[in-house]
Amino acid sequence: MKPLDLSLYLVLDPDLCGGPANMISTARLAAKNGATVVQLRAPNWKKRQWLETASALKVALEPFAVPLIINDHVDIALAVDADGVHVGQDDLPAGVARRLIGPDKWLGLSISTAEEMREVPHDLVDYLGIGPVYPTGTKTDAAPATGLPAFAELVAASRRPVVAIGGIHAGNCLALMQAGAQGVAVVSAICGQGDPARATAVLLAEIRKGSPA
Ligand code: TZP
Ligand code: MG
Repeated sequence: MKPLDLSLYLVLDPDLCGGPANMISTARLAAKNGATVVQLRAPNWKKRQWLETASALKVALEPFAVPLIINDHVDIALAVDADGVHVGQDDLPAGVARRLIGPDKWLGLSISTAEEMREVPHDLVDYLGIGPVYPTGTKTDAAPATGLPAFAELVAASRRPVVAIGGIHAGNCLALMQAGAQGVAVVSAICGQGDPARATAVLLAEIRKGSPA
């Protein structure tokens, strides 16, 4: 497996993008302009919609060699042969997800607190998503924002690469890279934008300042 480049991790949201067709065009524009990972996340969707959109995304991202990660649903990831799965604290435990997807797909795990960090099965996961770092309106049931100092402490305690998430935009992503993140994950900073291609390019330029290639 080639190493996962977490630099700019787009998490697609059906509402902010304006439906499945726009999610696919947003993903394509983002991949073309520097997004390094795309995750499909749709907490309210039925399985058939998941399958159709995941399958279309896989085709759309292939020319850019940008990996597709599926939020929560191991069966969808297996059905479309996605590159990985991302689970949270209320989803399948990482150990179960790993057993189901096998050793060759990426597995990401979300954590928000030091207590959750202590429970991380580092040997089973490829990366951690830590956040929300800043307040966000995108995930209504998100944990309280960690803030930058606590985020930096969580990163220091991680034995896996970390992607920051929650309230991230071009104006704050450099600070997160400097706090030790391997990358940033965004929803509304790309999905909610009139020009997702430009939004992606601007974010990437900021991120690169914190991670000279
Ligand atoms: N997990 C923690 S915060 C969040 C998720 C999925 C939403 C982040 O959205 P935004 O718009 O980038 O703040
Ligand atoms: Mg989840």
